[in-house]
Amino acid sequence: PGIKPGGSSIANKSQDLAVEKEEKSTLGILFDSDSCEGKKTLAFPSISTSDFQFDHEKAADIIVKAAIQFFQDKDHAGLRLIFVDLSPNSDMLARVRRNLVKEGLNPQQLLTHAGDITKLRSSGGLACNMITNAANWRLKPGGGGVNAAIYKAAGHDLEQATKQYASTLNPGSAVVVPLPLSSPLQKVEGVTHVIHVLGPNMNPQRPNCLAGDYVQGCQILRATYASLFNAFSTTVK
Ligand code: AR6
Repeated sequence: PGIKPGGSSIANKSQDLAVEKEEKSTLGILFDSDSCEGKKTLAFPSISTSDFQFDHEKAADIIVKAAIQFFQDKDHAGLRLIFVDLSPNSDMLARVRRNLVKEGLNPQQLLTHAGDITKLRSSGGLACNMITNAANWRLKPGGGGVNAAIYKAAGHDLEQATKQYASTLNPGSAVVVPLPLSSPLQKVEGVTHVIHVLGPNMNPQRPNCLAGDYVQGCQILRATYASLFNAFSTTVK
């Protein structure tokens, strides 16, 4: 199930809903009444598993292990990560939720949410400080997937702002771009930064294809999440 917008105060009053919340919470599913206010929050999509055709099971394992490693640092206790995918039926959401339970990660540290990463506050009731883009190496708008959605939602401002920080990105690395105040993503959604990352590519029709080399692919995906989470914690400090 996805997250319905609004309804936060009503939700907590019902005992049934409280039970449902507890059940969902143990699965790391974000409940309607949860808010990210007060905790610095990074939202991120599943890097490389759609257009870049990376194996989903391997990716879900890497996501949860990267989050566990991130929260082993006590300095990160006040931070929060939200894994987002568009559809409530996303198999990546299901895999990450399963691994969360399996690995015993605190579900309040890595939450999961079905919805559009560009509408987390307006449609999901979630205030997130930073969102992650699964970018292309040229850091260009368009293409498809989450890259197209984020550039579209942020307006021209993001392309201009990105150019000040980088013109290309290597696989496994991240670049943090502060959003101008004029950007609709900042004005409407309260997002202050977009972090572009480039994950490993298994799609022969895209640059730097690893042609099924999962030794290298997994190394790069681990490096991608490590760079992302590190960029987030460094920036919120
Ligand atoms: N909100 C949340 N999640 C989304 C959204 C959205 N609006 N749109 C897509 N996803 P992809 P990749 C999920 O293909 O595999 C681009 O064209 C989607 O369901 O965007 O890393 C770039 O320019 C999937 O789980 O990224 C690169 O060339 C996840 O986002 C290339 O694709 C990532 O899917 C990168 O490929």
